[in-house]
Amino acid sequence: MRIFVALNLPKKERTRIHRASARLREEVLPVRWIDPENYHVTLKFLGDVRQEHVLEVQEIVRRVAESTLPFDLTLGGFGAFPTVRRPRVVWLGVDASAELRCLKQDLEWGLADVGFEPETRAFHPHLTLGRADSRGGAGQFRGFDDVMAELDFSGRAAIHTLDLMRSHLSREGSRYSVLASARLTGR
Ligand code: 3AM
Repeated sequence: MRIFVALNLPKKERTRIHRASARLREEVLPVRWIDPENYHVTLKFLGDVRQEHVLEVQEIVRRVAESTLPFDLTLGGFGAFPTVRRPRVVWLGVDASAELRCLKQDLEWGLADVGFEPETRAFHPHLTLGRADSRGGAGQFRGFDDVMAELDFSGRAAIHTLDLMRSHLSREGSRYSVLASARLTGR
């Protein structure tokens, strides 16, 4: 099954983000907007993993969570990968705080021990708001940077768990479910 490790935000914060980003969705653009129930911050994408290895991953996630204290995520700033003119992913930025970078590193090390390739790309924590199809050319997204720049949002979300997620691919887009949730206890 297709799995990844992520941080989920309290419902209140997800609703605030959805409201704050409403202006983006008013633009007529080839973007598939994510439902607020599915907002999350991915820490590590693991791809298709066989059932017997899923338990192994779950154990690593639990161990990392046990050595991590609860912390706050700071959110703010809208942007897109790879660029706002030709976006694939439209996102809300997440502050790469020391806590978040430590957690990401602990996960990478733990998962490398059971054979998952460590990430070599720079860590740009973000919350995906939508997936764009920019094959129609950059012209479609003209002015989108100004719309983004007009938005003003800053958020804070208390994180108490590290979640192992499952991604279900379908024609309507991806749906996500929590496979296992490990409490951050910092023991
Ligand atoms: O949570 P976000 O939207 O940032 O883009 C996928 C999504 O990220 C990402 O994993 C999350 C859950 O599906 N993802 C999918 N395929 C990927 C890959 N091959 C990937 N991340 C890295 N490499």
